[in-house]
Amino acid sequence: MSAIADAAPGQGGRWTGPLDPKPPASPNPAEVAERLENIWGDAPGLRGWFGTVDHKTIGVRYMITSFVFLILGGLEALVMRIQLAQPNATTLSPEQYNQLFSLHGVTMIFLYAMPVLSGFSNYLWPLMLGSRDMAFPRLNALSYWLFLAAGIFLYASFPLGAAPDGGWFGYVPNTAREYSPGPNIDVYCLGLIFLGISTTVGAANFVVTLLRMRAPGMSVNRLPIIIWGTLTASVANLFAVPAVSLACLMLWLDRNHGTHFYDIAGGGQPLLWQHLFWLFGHPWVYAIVLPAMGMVSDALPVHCRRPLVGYTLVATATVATMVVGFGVWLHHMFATGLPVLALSFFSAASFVIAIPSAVSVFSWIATIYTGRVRLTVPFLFFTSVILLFVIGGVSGVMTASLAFDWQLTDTYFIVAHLHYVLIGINLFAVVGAIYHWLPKMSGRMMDERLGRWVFGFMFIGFNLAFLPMHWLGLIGMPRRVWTYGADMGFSATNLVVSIGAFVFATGILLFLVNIATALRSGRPAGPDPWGGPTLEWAIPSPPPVYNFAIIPLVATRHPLWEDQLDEGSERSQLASGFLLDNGKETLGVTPLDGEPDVILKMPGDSLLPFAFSVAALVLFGGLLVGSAWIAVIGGAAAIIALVVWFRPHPTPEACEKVRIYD
Ligand code: HEM
Ligand SMILES: [Cu+2]
Repeated sequence: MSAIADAAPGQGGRWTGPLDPKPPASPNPAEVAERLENIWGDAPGLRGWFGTVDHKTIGVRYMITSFVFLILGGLEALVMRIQLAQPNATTLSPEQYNQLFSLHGVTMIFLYAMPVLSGFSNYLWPLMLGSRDMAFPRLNALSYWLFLAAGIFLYASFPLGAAPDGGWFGYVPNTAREYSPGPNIDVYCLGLIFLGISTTVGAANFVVTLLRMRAPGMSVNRLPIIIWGTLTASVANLFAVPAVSLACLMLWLDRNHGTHFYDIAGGGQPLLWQHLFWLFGHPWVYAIVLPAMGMVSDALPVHCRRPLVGYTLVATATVATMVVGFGVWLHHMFATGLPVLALSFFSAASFVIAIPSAVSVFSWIATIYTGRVRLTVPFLFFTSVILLFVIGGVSGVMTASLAFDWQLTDTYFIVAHLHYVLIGINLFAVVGAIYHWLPKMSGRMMDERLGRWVFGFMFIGFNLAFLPMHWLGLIGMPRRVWTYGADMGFSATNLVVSIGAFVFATGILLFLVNIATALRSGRPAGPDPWGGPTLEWAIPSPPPVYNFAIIPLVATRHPLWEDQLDEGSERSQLASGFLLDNGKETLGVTPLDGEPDVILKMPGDSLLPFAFSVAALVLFGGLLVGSAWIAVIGGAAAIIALVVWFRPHPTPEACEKVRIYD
């Protein structure tokens, strides 16, 4: 009856039959919805809970888990700020302080900042692209479970007093066995390798999803900017993560198995660590801001009631930032005694990178200036991103200058800079995005009045906590010190900083209250509370499990604003198009133009991603405690899970032809 190549129910595959046969008699929408609900819904009970592959569920899990880590990391920060509020304090021992700032950094960078964006992207991508799921739903579940397992792995060490204590970038030789004999750094090495698997798997999924899983007509010049941001970050991660995984593997081998990669006496080179780490680390900091900047670029215009100014420039700048971002890693190593010629090159590249970064800033300002602004809470957060980004960007460009950096490296100036960038562009954007998209995810609005209080506490608290740190750095307070003397002139400013930290934390607490009350009793949101232009606002809130009953046909960049905007006479079709309901199906399109290409059979629930992640946790646990037996059991279980996962599946019965609904 039809040509089906390697398609199997529950396994994925492609349909190579004809794509647009003559339309059927119009089916009844309610019946269609019910049928799709049955096809796409999770299995009942625990099996469904652990086995789900729905991108929305996975996205929400990513976001919740990363927020739990944000709170843990935040509590660590508050304890540090209690210790530092006064001179000569003894709340913490130096060892405890080392563990706290290291775990805080690792948590925020690896377990919060990136995963929270993966969560948003996971949730939003198929909705914005007009698809029913990500390209590899099971891989998607796997990336989440691995993230959770790696997070548990890293955190389990904390109560045992064995948390990483060499800073988030773990410099050798400080982290070599000789100077750090405990298990702390092994936790760090293995934990990052473990987490790297999750990141890699997730990144590959985003890239393929972009190439294939779009609504017909969603050509590359119509993609929302968050898609550009996450795509760029994902491609970068595929190149960057192997560098850090390799660096960590070599350090682990040096520490446990007598190799000498970083050991001068054995012919190794400690600086190799810094090269590998920052070759990863700098692209990574862009990976944890570009998707967040994308969220601002997509959501801010909605509150300005106009399209983003300079779409093409912003999309290009997003990619350009990352390309240049791979050529600046040495600016983290200005003080390591490298040849000045090399340093000059990297200094110049670091100046250049300000240009693409500034493109977004100018675009946002122009969008606000020429828009009809609504002073909503998301708007407040997004505009504050602009301000904080400029402050953090300027202090960044300042340290791109060699002479300046040599003065300020390893001082609180750097701590101020990195928090302006990370909290300013990541956290403020994320919080704004939650105000913006939670109504879509939950079907309920967040209270705007409480939201303004949240914004006030967070914005004032943040600046109170971090602006004075620039000053502390300039007058010479080093970073990563557990205390300071009363006669050093640091005391009053540190007290202000600590007070600011608690004001900021109060803002976060109120934010959580704001979410909780919205989920319980928020005003119903309806499909499109803000009047947004992109596809996710065309479907109910919260979206049905299959996202789109009918795969829309996209004709412009703003499918929901076509009547208001003068972007040509073409019109997207949201109510007619591909109705794919012969089993779990969605449409695959051609990579550039988004032309319908194949019908993809999507895989169903599976416990294998969860099982593999548990096995991997056992494997890494075994490696950590040095038990070959545990490691072998974990490794064997992981291999078995993979074999079951990829075992050949029987060819399914021939499907009916695709139907067009109109
Ligand atoms: C309540 C909010 C926060 C406070 C009060 C805070 C405070 C601190 C403190 C006291 C340190 C140690 C400074 C030192 O001794 O050198 C630190 C380091 C750090 N923080 Fe935060 N922080 C907060 C939120 C964040 C967030 C949201 C991120 C990232 C998204 C972040 C990333 C980092 C990093 C990467 C380090 C460097 C760790 C290292 O030196 O290895 N922080 N923070
Ligand atoms: Cu950098």
